[in-house]
Amino acid sequence: MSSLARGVFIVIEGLDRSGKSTQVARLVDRIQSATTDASSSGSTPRAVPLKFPDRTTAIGKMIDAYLRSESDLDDHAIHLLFSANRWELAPKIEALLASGTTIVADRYAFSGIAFSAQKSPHLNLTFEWCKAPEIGLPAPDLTLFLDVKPEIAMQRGGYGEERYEKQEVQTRVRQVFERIGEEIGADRWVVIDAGQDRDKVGDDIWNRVVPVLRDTHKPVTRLWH
Ligand code: 2DT
Ligand code: MG
Repeated sequence: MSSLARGVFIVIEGLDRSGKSTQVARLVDRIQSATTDASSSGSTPRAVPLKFPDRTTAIGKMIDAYLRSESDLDDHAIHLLFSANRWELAPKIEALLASGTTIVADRYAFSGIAFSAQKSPHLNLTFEWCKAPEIGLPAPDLTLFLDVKPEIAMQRGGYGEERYEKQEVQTRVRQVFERIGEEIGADRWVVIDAGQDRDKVGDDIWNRVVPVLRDTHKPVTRLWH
């Protein structure tokens, strides 16, 4: 075995209010405690959270303004900005994984496709068009889709003020996610019942993550390659 196993790339996807942020934080903590033993090197973090969109970059600031409806952008243009926001972070993702750090991302390319393609009934944003700029990004080893009915998600304190936080949008987004899950396949896309209480959701996630954490000998692949 090489001296340094690579980190694992895990993504948590789901509708708004499906519990992603809570579960990302819990999973990072859990991986961190599970890997903090005699063999790990002092204070080096073994797991870090990432969040997409990353609203802190120049591109991320444009995305943030769009989501808050402080700006309007053509649907194709905003789609490409979301994708560019992943590409600008791709070298960091690769470097973290190579250094042995596991990544737990709150949303990724799949949200990019789902939220844009749900607009397609009246636009030219086809599924294939939305997928194209995501091809070649570092591929997650495992995506956990936190599945919750939009009407249940909405009851959880209601949606906020941002774009897309509407029940009919979320219903269409969920349908696109389902198609993405079929394309990715059951070995890398797992649906978690996010209607359960958060401890049970956390345990279901952990049970799926543990075997993946041990499987660090295959190289990182690229989306749809
Ligand atoms: P948060 O509420 O998680 O900050 O997401 N979105 C997200 C897209 O339309 N395309 C993308 O590529 C990504 C990552 C989902 C903000 C909103 O942005 C949507 C909800
Ligand atoms: Mg939101």
